[in-house]
Amino acid sequence: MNTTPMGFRLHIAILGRRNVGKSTLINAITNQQIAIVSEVAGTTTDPVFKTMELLPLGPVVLIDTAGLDDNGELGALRKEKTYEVMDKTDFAIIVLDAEDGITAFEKELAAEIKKREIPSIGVINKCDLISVTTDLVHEYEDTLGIPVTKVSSKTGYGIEELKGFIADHAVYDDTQLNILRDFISPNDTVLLITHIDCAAPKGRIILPQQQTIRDVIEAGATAIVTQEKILVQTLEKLKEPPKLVVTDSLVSNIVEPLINAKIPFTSFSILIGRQKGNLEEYIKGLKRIIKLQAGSRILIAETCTHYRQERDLAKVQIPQYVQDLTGKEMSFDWTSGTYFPRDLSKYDGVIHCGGCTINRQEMNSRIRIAKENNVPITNYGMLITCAQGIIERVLEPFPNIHSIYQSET
Ligand SMILES: Nc1nc2c(ncn2[C@@H]2O[C@H](COP(=O)(O)OP(=O)(O)OP(=O)(O)O)[C@@H](O)[C@H]2O)c(=O)[nH]1
Ligand code: SF4
Ligand SMILES: [Mg+2]
Repeated sequence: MNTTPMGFRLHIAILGRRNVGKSTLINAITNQQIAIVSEVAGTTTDPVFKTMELLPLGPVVLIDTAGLDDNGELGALRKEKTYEVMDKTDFAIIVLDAEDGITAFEKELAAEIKKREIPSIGVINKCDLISVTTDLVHEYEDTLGIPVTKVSSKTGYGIEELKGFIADHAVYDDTQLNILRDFISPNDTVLLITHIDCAAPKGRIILPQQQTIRDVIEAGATAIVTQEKILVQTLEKLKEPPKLVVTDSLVSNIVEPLINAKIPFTSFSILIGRQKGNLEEYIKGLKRIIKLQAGSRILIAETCTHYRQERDLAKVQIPQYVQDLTGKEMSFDWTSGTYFPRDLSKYDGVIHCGGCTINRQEMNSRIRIAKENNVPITNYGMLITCAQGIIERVLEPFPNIHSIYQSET
């Protein structure tokens, strides 16, 4: 629990054809036997994730993948998994075999990565077997349109340089960590309202709330954490009004009348949705979901795989909010953890949690998949605050988003 959460680590995927030495490369970078290596093409069948401190870059996840040039039914499945890895990739390493050079496959791969706007580099592996001149490296750079370096994963040649090369080209987008920092200044006070009931995890507060507290502290401000039951007493103790009040969506309707209308008021879900999702898409999605016909099929997606409690949010409360909001009976399916279907054709809507355990890239890939399938997507917080009749109030601190809400029909 002392390590950086997965959602905040730079995800680096190692991609390429079978047998080019992807697994050998990950072992060389980590200096550990993480992945199985063999001369048989198609050795790696499932992605292998390794968290590490990659100096000078910082906390990363290295992901070894199955060769993308695999044929047959099993190959198609492996390819699918590798494409899922691409959905969460912040930085891609395309591995080439020095003896084979660039094939049509690498060109296609580089184009796919570029299409997804993922920064990438090329690594020419197996340079112990054949001499690779600097001119050839430049030629490969021109052909693929990305920076290229050369290594031998077997002998260790070029591996230390590769780490520096990755750090030079992989930019960690720090704004991923910004939940509310743009709202507050040092010495401000932020009031955070949690909600603890039988559906809440035992012995801890949930990750979006932990992350928000961390962000307040990072800004040099003070976080006061309370719960709705003693909110009045907490407010009475405050000498000055808080700069911002953030509430658990589930109790936002109870809390809202108690907060002076002049104080900016929002929910954890809205903040997390802004940080790593897309509030505009969630508003458009919400408005379409409200209009769905009875019997429509909705996918409820969560990224954590916690034990389901009584009155579970995904299983019980979200369907209830949909019913309250639409007045119609819908049918529901659920998905949790890292799985998210690429084919959403059987669904009429997706309601997603904040996705605090995945990175921004992956959350946005899910939104992209929903858009490609023309299926509306919204998040828990939007749905709940809308059902409670206070969505406009929690959107007010974000005037652009608020006006999109008002203009969307
Ligand atoms: N000579 C030499 N052989 C290498 C090097 N890197 C990998 N190999 C060999 O290439 C073969 C394939 O290596 P892997 O690391 O399993 O390749 P992979 O890309 O992970 O292959 P798949 O998992 O099948 O997609 C093995 O026999 C390795 O020992 C290298 O730098 N030099
Ligand atoms: S992963 Fe989703 S359901 Fe789990 S705590 Fe984070 S936002 Fe909530
Ligand atoms: Mg492999």
